[in-house]
Amino acid sequence: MGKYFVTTPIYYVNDVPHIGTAYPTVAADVVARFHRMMGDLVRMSTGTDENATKVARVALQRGEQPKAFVDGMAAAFQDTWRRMNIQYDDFVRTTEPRQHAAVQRFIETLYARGDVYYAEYEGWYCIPCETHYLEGQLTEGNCPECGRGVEWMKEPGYFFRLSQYTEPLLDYIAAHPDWLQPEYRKNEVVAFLKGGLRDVNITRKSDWGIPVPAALPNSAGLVIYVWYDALINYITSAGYPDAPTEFAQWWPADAHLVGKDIFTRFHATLWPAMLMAAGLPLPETVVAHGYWTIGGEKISKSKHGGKGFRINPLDLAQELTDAAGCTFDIAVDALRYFLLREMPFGADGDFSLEAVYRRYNNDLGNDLGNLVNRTVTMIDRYCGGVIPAVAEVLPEAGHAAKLVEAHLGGRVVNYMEALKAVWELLSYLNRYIEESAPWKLQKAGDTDAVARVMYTLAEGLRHAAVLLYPVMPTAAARIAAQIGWAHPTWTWSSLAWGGLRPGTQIAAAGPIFPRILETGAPTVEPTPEIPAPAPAPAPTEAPAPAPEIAQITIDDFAKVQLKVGTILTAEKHPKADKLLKLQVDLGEETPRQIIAGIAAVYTPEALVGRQIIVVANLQPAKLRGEISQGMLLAASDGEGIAVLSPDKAVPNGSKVR
Ligand code: ME8
Repeated sequence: MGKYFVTTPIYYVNDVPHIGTAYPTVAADVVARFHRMMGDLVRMSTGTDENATKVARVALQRGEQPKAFVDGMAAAFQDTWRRMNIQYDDFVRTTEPRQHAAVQRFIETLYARGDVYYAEYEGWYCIPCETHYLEGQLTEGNCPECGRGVEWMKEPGYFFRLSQYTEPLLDYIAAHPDWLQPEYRKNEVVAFLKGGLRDVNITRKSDWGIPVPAALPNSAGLVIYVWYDALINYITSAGYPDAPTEFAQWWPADAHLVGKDIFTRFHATLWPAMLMAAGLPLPETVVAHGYWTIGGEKISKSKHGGKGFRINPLDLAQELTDAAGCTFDIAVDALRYFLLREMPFGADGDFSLEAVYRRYNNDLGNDLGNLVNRTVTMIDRYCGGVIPAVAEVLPEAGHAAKLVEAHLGGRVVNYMEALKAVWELLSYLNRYIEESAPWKLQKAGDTDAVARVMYTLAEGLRHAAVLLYPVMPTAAARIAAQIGWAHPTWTWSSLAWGGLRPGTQIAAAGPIFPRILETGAPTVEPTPEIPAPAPAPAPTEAPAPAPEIAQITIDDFAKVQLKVGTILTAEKHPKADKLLKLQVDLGEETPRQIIAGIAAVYTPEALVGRQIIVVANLQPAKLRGEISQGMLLAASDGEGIAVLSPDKAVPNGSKVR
């Protein structure tokens, strides 16, 4: 048993919570839940950054007193995180007395050590980013980060001797290879440090913020620079300075999760230099995550908070709830899953409701929901609703657990790989149903074999539920309830095979992720072999795929006309990011236009001149306003896409059989 302390950035309260700020908060919650399951002593802290100049400006623009305004905003963040099922242990508000005490003590300590000194400051400052820049760092005279105008600031104040820390930081990075993650961002930090560091002004003339300690000369009217104050929140949460026992227990933090925007200058440079100056240990890891965009653009309240698109995670969850007819907390689970599954943590990606819906229907509805539904329905039907005798250990379940543990519990956390490992187990179980065909075993009267298959499925699903709990706590609990695991213990040790007791009564099958249909309400179609449960009041799961894949005759196949063609031109579809518009020579009089959903994987240039295989007698269809006269063949495992080509050049129009 160890301890684990994970932090999120503390968010500016001039903006509402949105999917961008939900992202690191969900990520931190997931590792925190994982470590609790491991039996570690866990602390997850988040909070709000309330002392920024822009916060006071926004409040005054809205005709509110800054304090009343920040109180309201902090409550909005807390409410959002609670409804998103975030189990934080601490919420630091920088207007709290404990933060004031910590910041003042920190400054006094550094002043006494000579790392903070009084001098005159002159330079460029970006108010929205709360950051100083040197002339040479500006982009065409504007802020290099946000592109907005900068202001010339001239005021005496206190400085932090950041310039002293270039070498110590470079040495620390060299000695601690996975301290900064991911690797390529670490390289950016090294390059930044090699450019040299300047001392930074850490005070402002303002009446909004944490006052410079009265013990320091010329402190009247000066407050601490908001970034200097904000970074200290991490040690405030751990108990600095007045709870030394608690502080020794929690500090250093195990992981700071932060966006790439605040990684290099603040979390990988200023903050560790501050800690070095104070003689405190550095966090174990600092992890930079990528950015979500909407339609390729930065998320912004003015653009995306209006009628057209909801950026608030609760609004998004409500939209999914309405579209699917699922419960709100399941929609929250789906959103949590989406954020961590859709793109690698370090990368950038585009957020769209369609992409959420696709993952919801495919991954959650089909792969997971249907599996639960079919399993429970079959146990009901073939085993009288009672869990049969324990079957042999399923190595795939143990394998998935090892992978999840490695990806969520290691120093380098990889959410996407952890989820993929669970999906490997689910795919295995789905294939296992098809291959073992319990309906045939039942017909043949082989009750032992049926029992074996049913136990393996139910216990395999129990394992999947435990592994998914950190990401989807509600869905995990629903699965547990359906397979009759009445008092689930969400611990890693509950993963021992055989935890589901024979003789346990299962619950009625019920949809966990009812399918989103394009139009109208979701419906139920009973499968021939495994009927869906008796008429459900709520819309139910997508129909389970027919247990036996229908066979076709050679005549059926002959109806599909497959031909080889060469791509003459390729361009982006004018109205859809994911589609490409191709002109393809099929050996006919005129080329055919084919619209293909491969833009995420292929650039137009990569396709021109390639031979492909086309379904030539498909009814033409309009795709986002463009006619498509055929379909190209491509292989997909649900992840990547590989366009099929003949392995040597053949005349256009050649038949494929
Ligand atoms: O920078 N995609 O606060 P902030 C992904 N108060 N993550 C995003 C995002 C997006 N589109 N938008 C925001 C601050 N984030 C300071 C932090 S910490 C001591 C002080 C996430 O409200 C991302 O983690 O601007 C980013 O670093 C953080 O929110 C910044 O939130």
